[in-house]
Amino acid sequence: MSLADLIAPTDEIRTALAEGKPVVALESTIITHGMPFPDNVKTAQTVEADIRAQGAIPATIAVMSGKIRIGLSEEDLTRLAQAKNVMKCSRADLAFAVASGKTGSTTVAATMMAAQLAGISVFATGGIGGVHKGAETSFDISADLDELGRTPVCVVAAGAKALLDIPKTLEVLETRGVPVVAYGTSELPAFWSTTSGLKAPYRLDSANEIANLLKTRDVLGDHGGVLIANPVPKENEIPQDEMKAHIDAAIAQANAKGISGKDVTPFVLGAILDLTNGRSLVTNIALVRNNARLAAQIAIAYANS
Ligand code: PSU
Ligand code: MN
Repeated sequence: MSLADLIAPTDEIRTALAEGKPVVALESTIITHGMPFPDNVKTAQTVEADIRAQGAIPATIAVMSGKIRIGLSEEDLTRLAQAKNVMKCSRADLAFAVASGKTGSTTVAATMMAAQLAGISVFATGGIGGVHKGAETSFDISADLDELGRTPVCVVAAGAKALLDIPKTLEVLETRGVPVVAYGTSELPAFWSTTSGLKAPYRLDSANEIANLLKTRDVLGDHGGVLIANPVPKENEIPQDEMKAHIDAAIAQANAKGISGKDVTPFVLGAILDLTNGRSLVTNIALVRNNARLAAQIAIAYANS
């Protein structure tokens, strides 16, 4: 068994990577566990088109038929978006899903692993996992944070979801040695909202400056991820004070139902979708597209540097 048996980039992506062209990785848990059908497949297609419109190549990542697939055809994407019992794969699950031939979607952590194996340096998502509220008793801290500390991929996200404990998430990222850079703002964005009330550790205002940071880390042998926190466009945000009540209600529902482990994030996202009458989904789609565009610009600047 060799790596080539387990990882399958499309021809387009294989050629692009060999030629040093800009490629942007995309996760698939957002498709299978983050959004309802058919919005999930429509969003995945739109986000891929957004990346192409900027001049980069999208690579949506998932596990299918015993392989890590780098880039999905339209049929695969549609199949994944409707499939039942898809495994949500984080680091703990990726090899298991491949070895057992299961269909799996990749979280931020597993997408970073796959991107590194494939040779992709920039990755766009919605929001990263982090330290959950009440983690001091539940110990629920997303493997995304450890992955950011160890895998050299630049992750573009709209900050951490406000359903997490954002100050604790920032503390863990600092401990793991992950630079957190807000894009075009001094404040850390909070996914659905442009503001969190917390100052971002760093701020950069252009894709070129971000690419320069990535190159500098490469040369210094600084092996780990970088988190770019890109605020949702102002016109699409749901303000923080408005989101707070919905988040508290959704977490209360999860606690009452005894939801735990990897089911927490999908459950809470679904509850918030209902509580906001679908408005959270509109915001979610807008921020993923916004992150995809920035990730494409960073990948282009990095490929040219
Ligand atoms: N953001 C979304 N929807 C999602 C997620 C993020 O809008 O479904 C997913 C990402 O894949 C992220 C994961 O990596 O949730 C975190 O899950 P956990 O907390 O179980 O590690
Ligand atoms: Mn968790």
